Amino acid sequence: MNDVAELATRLDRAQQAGQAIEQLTATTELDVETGYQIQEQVVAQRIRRGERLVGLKMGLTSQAKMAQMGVREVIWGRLTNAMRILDGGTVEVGQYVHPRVEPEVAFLLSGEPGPFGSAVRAVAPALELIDSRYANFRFTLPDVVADNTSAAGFVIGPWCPVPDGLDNLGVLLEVDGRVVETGSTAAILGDPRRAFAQGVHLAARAGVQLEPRWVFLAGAATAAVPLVPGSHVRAVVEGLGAASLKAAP
Ligand code: 0L1
Ligand code: MG
Repeated sequence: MNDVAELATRLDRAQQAGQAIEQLTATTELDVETGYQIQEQVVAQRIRRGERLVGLKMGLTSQAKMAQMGVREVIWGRLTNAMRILDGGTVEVGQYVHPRVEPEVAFLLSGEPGPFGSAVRAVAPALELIDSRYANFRFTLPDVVADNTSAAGFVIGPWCPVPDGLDNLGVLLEVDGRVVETGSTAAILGDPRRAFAQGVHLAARAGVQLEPRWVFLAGAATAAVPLVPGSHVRAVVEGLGAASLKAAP
């Protein structure tokens, strides 16, 4: 087994078991390009078990997250149908390592190439559930790319027509009815449409073709918060509505 396949298996097992592992870079020298090769293999293992690719996600789209990682580039990951959580649905916290939730904006893709207007059919408020497979949520850039950019779950609220302005919609993250984070879609690379353009470019470079009805998670509008058993989490995006999930007690 070559290194990429072996490292992907380590991450895949950690995800399936909900058990943290040490960073891959603790024992293996990795660059970002190899991180993406590992990510592809991690997701390929899920697909071999019957999952389907249903979209893409962007990560590190805010200045705050980029500064935290000491990088200036966004990263992207793959979404499968098994990661989809119904709006208002319930998840078991114990199936994850140390899940966190963050409010996002999602796009519904037409599958047509070209500019935003023809490539995107609708927009929705969304929640992303991120879960690093690494101990203490600590990683280098190649580590987190290999770990499919911490993708673990996502909730899509009601699809809406794309409004004219998407670049400064107010965003709230609520836990049990209390606002715990406030932000704006401006935190997503200044405009979620910019995140979309970058995602399309990066995916094309990797030979990934966007399919009709795929979901595109543009990035977080606030910091992520830990998902606590028994809690009810809601992301509210001005003018679009809300997406929510419950954590089982
Ligand atoms: O969706 C995200 O922005 C997560 C990217 C990976 C970094 C993290 O897990 O916070
Ligand atoms: Mg995210």
